[in-house]
Amino acid sequence: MTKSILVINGPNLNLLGTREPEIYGADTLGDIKDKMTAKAASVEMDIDFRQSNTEGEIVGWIQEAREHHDAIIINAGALTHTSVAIMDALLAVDKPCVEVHLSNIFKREKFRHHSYISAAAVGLITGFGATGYLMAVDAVKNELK
Ligand code: CA2
Repeated sequence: MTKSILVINGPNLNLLGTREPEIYGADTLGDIKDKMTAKAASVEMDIDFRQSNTEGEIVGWIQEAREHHDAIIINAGALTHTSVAIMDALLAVDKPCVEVHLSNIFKREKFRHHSYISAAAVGLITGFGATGYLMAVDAVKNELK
């Protein structure tokens, strides 16, 4: 059966393509969704692509993934650096998780160097812009083999 990946985008990522293209690239979130949908189809997977500005909503989606999805790709935005709740939800759901960031968080301010998500992820892809999301699909495919 076709495997399903839940793709979660956190706060302010709905603004992609409108501001700060020098940091986050020119693609909108809709562009990234379209590219991921095509990439996932090419490796016979489905994606369920979402964005929320609310921590609790993201926690709820992760809990639902236990029943409805095979893996999670997450760019938690600024919640990456603050959210024990998202980390705990990812640990509890027990599905392979790949963490993605558009920018290289280790080349930026010190407060971005720590990620709570990484403790619950198989691995981290950071600094490759929108391409990182496509790399994450390959990573998930490999994890689910
Ligand atoms: O590099 C990434 O993908 C980040 O997760 C993006 C977050 C940032 O807080 C993380 O440290 C790294 C910020 C997302 C905000 O996106 C915007 C896009 C366009 C305009 C303004 C914000």
